[in-house]
Amino acid sequence: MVRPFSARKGFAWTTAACSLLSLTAFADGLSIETPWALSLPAVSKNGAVYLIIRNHASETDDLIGGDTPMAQRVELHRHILQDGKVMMHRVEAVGIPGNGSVSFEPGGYHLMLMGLRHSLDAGYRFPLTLRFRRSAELSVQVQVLDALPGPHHDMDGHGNPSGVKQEQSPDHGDHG
Ligand SMILES: [Cu+2]
Repeated sequence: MVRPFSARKGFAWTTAACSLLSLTAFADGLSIETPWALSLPAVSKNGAVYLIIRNHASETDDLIGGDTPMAQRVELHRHILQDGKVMMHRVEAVGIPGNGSVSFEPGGYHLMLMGLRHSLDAGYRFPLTLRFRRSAELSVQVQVLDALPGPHHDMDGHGNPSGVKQEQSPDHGDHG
């Protein structure tokens, strides 16, 4: 099946997303990579932010919270599989091991935006500040995407290669 026009559009979208996602915040031995949020219907009350935190220092630091003008509050959540269902649990802190990293990604940890003040429209960007137990806070720009970034791009620009949207209810609010 050959669909040259949509394939070209998909490629342009992918290139733009990758260049925006290369933004990195760096301070105190911590760096943040690829902060992104999944686009959601405008009726959604809550959303989720994913990113990678690298700790270049030798001692563990903990992510303990965040703030954004985008939502009333930010919580640290983890998806876990429980009785065959994906449940979300709130956690107080996420340890970032020294000389290591933690990926916040669908199916695992995420920063939950509780009470959205603006809809998560693909292409939209918003600031997010992360707070740590030891290091100074870090601010990043979160890019709203309509699909999972990284090596699993859907080159056609359509569809849903990761199943992410099915995993998360529009309100993303089923807390276990
Ligand atoms: Cu959550």
